[in-house]
Amino acid sequence: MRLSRFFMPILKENPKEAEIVSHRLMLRAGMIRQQSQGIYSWLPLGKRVLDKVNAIIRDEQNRAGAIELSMPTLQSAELWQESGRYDAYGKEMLRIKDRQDRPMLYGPTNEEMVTDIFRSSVKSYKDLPLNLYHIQLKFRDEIRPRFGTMRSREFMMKDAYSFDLTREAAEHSYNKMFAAYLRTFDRLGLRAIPMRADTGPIGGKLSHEFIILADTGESEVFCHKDFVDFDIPGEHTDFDSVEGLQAIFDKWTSVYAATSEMHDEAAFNAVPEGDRLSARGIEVGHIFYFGTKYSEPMGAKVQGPDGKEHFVHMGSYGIGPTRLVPAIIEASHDDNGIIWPASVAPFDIVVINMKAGDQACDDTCELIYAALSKAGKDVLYDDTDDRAGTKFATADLIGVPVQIIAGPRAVANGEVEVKDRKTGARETMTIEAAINRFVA
Ligand code: P5A
Repeated sequence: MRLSRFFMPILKENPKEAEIVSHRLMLRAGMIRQQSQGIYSWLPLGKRVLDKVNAIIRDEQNRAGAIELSMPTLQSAELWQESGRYDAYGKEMLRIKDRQDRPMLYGPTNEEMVTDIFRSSVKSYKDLPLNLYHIQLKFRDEIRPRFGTMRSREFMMKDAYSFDLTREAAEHSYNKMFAAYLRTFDRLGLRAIPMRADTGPIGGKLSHEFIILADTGESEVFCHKDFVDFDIPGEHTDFDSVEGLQAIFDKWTSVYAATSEMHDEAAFNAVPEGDRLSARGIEVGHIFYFGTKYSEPMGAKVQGPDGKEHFVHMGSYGIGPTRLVPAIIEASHDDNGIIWPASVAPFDIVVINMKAGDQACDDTCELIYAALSKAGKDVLYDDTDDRAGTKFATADLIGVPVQIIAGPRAVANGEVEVKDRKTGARETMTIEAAINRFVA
């Protein structure tokens, strides 16, 4: 992508409305734009990061055996009347009427709708287990939308829903998502800690929130500091192994961790003082087991091996991609801007032409841009005629992991500079060596 042909409206000034660093940096880097309170457009740079986050989420959902579908954002009130949540959900639900005066709503979550899909076609235990997910916009009319896309009214969610014949089988489905979440957040460059949490309007008795520790987090959390070193389940984790996944769950729930709603002071005090971590955190995921809370009132049942009908045991599993992007920034930035983990960076490499219009600089940059693009890298080529200082500041602000800098003096020697955004380390090398480093 040539910067001269891209759309990346950088802000020079710090936006006044931004209270936390991620919100400030997302606005300054031209990633998002607020359209009305708690409702955002994702501009091209932000959209690239969001797509990469979603690709990792999708990959790990698929690995764990979940199947993707797509459900609508607008739902009929009838389904919610069946489950009893239409009245219970309160003011957070945006209620709408269509031209026939039929009550509709903008979905805040999809337990009812997916249960309806399930009951319409699954009739036998032989079709279980089943886990269906989608990545879709949601709307919750939050009292206090704030911090940009961290807590917005319209936001994206990956929501998965599992269906099983028995409680035991449902626990295995829960453990699959538990392990998939550990892998997902790790690939996003984050250490997320699963914590016992309040189930709120989703219901049920068992739930875990996945929390990233950050000073600007909205939740108050308490945990054992051993979590920081626990191993993440590997790429070859067998998601069909009941014992294997139970072992992962047991390990990750073996030491104290709870959000303030579930906090047990006495249990926390039993943790040796030096191992206690009391901090703030950002909830990036939340998983629930709620048994037959929806299947019973909505009549979602299957025939079991005993020939009888059984209400299915369900769980639901949420991740907030539009919250994860700012959460990643909270965890990874410096005074100059964002530092993206390579896995979600909007571009892999930025090529900076320090003197656009200079034949040798132009030729060198074109050569590098073409070679790296051909090798499948996402390259941003800063071919604009801005001053070199502005270009450096922009490259640091948008946080692309590698900068290849071509200035007239180095280029005259057949060389360029390669800068690592995270460490700031710079290395001068031949043009060929620079290309080979990233093509290999
Ligand atoms: C689980 C999937 C649910 O809604 N039903 C379907 C269950 N869970 S949840 O905890 O309420 O939300 C799941 C995740 O969505 C993100 N999230 C938000 N992100 C941005 N702005 C919001 N206002 C917002 N509300 C929820 C969080 O990441 C949460 O863990």
